Amino acid sequence: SGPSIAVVGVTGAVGQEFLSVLADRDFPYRSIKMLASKRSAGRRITFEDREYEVEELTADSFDGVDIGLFSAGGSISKQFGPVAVERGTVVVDNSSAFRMDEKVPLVIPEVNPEAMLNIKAGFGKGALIANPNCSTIICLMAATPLHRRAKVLRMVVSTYQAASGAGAAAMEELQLQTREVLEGKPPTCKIFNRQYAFNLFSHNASILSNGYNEEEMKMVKETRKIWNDKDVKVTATCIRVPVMRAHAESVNLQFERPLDEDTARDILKNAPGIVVIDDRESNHFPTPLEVSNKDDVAVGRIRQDLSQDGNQGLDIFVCGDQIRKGAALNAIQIAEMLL
Ligand code: 11C
Repeated sequence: SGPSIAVVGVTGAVGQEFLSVLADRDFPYRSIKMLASKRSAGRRITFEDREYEVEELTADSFDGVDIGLFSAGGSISKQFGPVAVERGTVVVDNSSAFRMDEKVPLVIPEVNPEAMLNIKAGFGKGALIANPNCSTIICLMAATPLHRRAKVLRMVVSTYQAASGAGAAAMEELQLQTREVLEGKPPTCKIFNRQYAFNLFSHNASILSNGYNEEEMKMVKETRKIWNDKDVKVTATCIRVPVMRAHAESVNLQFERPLDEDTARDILKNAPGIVVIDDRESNHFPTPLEVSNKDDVAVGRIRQDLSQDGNQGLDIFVCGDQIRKGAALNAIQIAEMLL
């Protein structure tokens, strides 16, 4: 029993993580289709003790499918998302294709579950739900409980983003380059066109006319939509670092009302999906490695921002697994809310 599911982009890093998360959470389903491009069709995947053949994604793939978990890039989502919706599928889309579409809810279950209530009520009819960008999800998981208490007026974010955000090929290139550099060989630079191992650089997303890159503007726009607050001021600098699969973010918050650091720590300790790692004595704070393959987002370095008066500012440091809570887990939590 349960819904019939299709995983679109099943051979990619997020596609594979969809399967792990479905299994870990005992997600109920009556059938599951493994969909990918023609290139991957015919490959075999073993999932929960059954063998599946990867099928080529076509318009007919969605007949009888209740939930489509999409992670195959924006152009595939744009092409096949509406087709799936027409056939009655609720599409949970991990790409940026529909995030800013007013009719499409952009959902982090712990933050704004109310945005998808209509779709939940009409489950059985086709609809689109967008999964936010990973950097936005990880940031807002920590910032929202504080926002609810003291209202964030302005947020300044600096990110340290892992290879996984650029896909499985970027993860492989980071490994390969690390070996090559250690062996004194010139690094293979196919994905980022530069040395990534033992280096860091501004995020590879396109730079816009205002000097921000697209990743930074996603944080600005998606935060406003998710918080339903067009006035919240957000600025971001997004950086790619040679880390495998978890993003880190330094977040500076300015509040409308005072919020002291002890209260903030207590709020975060009680927040769903958050673990506080904030041990000043032993200098133990969140690290990408500690959150890798974990569901929870870790928060630490919780401290009053000395530059702001009246306890109206805080600095925090956040780490979250980019493939899991930043992508696959968030999408499957959305799917769980439909049931
Ligand atoms: C990264 N956040 O870490 C990006 C990748 O809009 O879903 C995902 C881009 C997106 O590089």
